[in-house]
Amino acid sequence: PDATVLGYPRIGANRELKKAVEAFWAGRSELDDLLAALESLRRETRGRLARLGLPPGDGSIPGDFSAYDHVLDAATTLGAVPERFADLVAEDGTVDLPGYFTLARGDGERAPLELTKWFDSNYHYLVPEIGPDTPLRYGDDRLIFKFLEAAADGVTTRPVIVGPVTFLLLSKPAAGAPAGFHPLDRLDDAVAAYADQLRALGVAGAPWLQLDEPALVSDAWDVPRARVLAAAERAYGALAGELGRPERPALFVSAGYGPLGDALPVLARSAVEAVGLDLVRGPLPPAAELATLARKVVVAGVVDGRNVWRTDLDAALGVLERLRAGIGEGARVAVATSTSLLHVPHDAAREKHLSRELRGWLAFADQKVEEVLLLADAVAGGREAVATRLAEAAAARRARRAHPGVRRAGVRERLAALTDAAFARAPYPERRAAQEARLGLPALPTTTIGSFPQTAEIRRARAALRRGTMSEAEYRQAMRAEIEQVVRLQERLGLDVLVHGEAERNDMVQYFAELLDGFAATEHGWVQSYGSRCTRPAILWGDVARRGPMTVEWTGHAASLTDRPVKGMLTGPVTILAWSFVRDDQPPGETALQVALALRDEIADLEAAGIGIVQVDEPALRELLPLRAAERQDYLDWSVRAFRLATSGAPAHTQIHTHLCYSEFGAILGAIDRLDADVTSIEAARSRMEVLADIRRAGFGRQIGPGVYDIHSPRVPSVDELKELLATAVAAVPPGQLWVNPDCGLKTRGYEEVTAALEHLVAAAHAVRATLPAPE
Ligand code: THG
Ligand code: ZN
Repeated sequence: PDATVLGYPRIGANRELKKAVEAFWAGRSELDDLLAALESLRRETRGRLARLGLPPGDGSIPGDFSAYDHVLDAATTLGAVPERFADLVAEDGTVDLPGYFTLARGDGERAPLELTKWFDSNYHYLVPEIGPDTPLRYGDDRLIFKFLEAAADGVTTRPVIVGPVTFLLLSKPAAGAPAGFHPLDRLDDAVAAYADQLRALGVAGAPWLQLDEPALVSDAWDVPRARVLAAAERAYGALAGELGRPERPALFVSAGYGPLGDALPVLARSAVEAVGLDLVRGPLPPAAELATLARKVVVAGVVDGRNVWRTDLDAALGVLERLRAGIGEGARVAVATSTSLLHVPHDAAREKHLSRELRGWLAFADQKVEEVLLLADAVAGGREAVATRLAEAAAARRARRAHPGVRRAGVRERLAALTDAAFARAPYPERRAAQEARLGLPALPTTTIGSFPQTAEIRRARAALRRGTMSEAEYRQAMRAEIEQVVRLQERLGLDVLVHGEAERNDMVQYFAELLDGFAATEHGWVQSYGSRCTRPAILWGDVARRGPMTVEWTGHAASLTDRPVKGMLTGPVTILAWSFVRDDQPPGETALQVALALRDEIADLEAAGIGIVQVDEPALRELLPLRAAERQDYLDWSVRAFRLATSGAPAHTQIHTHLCYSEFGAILGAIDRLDADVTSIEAARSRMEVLADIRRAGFGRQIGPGVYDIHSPRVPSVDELKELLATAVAAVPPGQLWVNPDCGLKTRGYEEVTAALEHLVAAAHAVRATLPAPE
């Protein structure tokens, strides 16, 4: 193929996937209805890609559909199901769709597979559990089924599966695996299973198979780089070298999310037929390396799969020309996206409410397909062949640069005038004394992470406001009433530090994006977060400025209702960037400082309204950590600077909290410490407080709230269980440093379970508090 995309959004232009699977889970539809809905979604997608211009006959159209997650697809293809779910695998090695969902969602006492971030994105995959005896046998023919389904429709797709090296690196050792065991120890078994899959695809007549190996771009795994490279050498030596064509399809190994670095020569030496390069995140490899690719198809990822901006087509053509020159005589180059388009919404043309101007700067998935095709035309026929369209694209880029909202003098002057003092607070001991005097909290103070359940009533009010059937005044009244209920509940439960519950927020980033200049909201711009869950990232297109207070009305209302301290809730600069589509015309560190300034002003307003505690959440701090070790320090430096700029205007007697979740934090504890927050709450319940040992090792000197209650599950923990977790925490961290809280916000839970769980949490805190020696 001359043009392709590495993958396409799976959720459906109108979130058909979400609607179909959630209806099935809720018992509102039958399995046959669901299967029919998934089939029609796949047909719709193939048709769309063909209409956009990808040739339907040669494997240019990816067959990358997944009903929940592509890593789970690979696991079930291999029968790699944890022991506790062994009953879900049929005799013939297949897992049916209900069983597949059980792996993703758990049932009864069986915990589902763990969810974790896919590389440095906001997509979450399910973590396979691989032990010495976990089955790794090709059994499930879902890839073949989908290939034949498309073929029957007249479309020859290119099946896509996670490659063996990435599959094993993304896995974790199964429970009970011996010390020192690594899933990569099972490489030969996995490769044998993939070889069987390849033969089956060969029989089915698939011309190409795409094996995604983005793990090769990271050098920060828990095994040495040399072992990763050796695994790739062995896997592709076997898969491409020992099997010949047409016994197997041609193999296309794609990476994405960064440059392949020293993995490129490994793939070049193998007999795979095509190699994908992410030329957005990585530079063009040196000519000497490119020359070694002469007998392969080089799939050039020049259209960004991670962002929503129109491609600089001139620059992309320059890269393609240099790439072809580097490969030399007879170079075969296909134009592609840098990653799957899974990370971007479907179609910018639908965003009619955006200004025509802004819309003209955007490329969502469909526009990116068109860009890929246009670039392929230019490669084939020269720039002249597409001159008009190139000129039009260049004009849009010029208009974007010249737009007054893209550079605001006021914001830039303020940032330029900052001195070091803007990034530092008073020394911690001084803060601690001032805060103790102001807040008078007991030992092991109890609090929550900020959000309370988003009830159907709240969502209805927001929908009515949007439709115009509820006035702004009525909406505010409804939110104030909800806040009052949440405050009363927390008082009744006996929590020490209250929150207002965030009823007024849909999403913790979208809420701020709607109130800040420089952001635009989309109407249909949904992207998959995991399974059926979606988010609608805002578009950060210009310089960021605060129009006025964003949270003071709500937090202030809560504070007016109670004598207890109320904590203000803000989303930190890194998380706002991570969960938005961010301008690509300046370094993210600069954009983060602009967001930080807006938050700094908000904290000053909260302070003026008498709020003594402000939490600035950074759940995405780990997510943006670069995949390559050499780039990490720079990222951590700018992200810490942005957090400190946001929070360092707070006087010593104002307590700054932060909250982190969704990741393992071992690798960034030093940076978390440098945030200099007075109190850090961190997800810990699912790992039974393992993070505490790391925290102690890192010499963390300020206060910490390891989450004792796993909010990701509807299960209500017992008082005894919570007491035990707290006892573990008290043993690991001096009790004067400890807070007691759930491990994340409560917005996705129901009131019944939340009330019971918080009752138990307060009871456990009181019980453990009573065992502490009295302070002198
Ligand atoms: N907001 C954003 N990104 C996130 C989270 C978030 N990434 C990490 C984590 N939280 C992902 N978790 C979820 C959990 C629930 C939902 C989405 C991501 C969810 N979404 C609703 C849905 O799909 O129906 C839509 C919510 C809405 O209407 O805005 O439930 O919190 N940005
Ligand atoms: Zn959280």
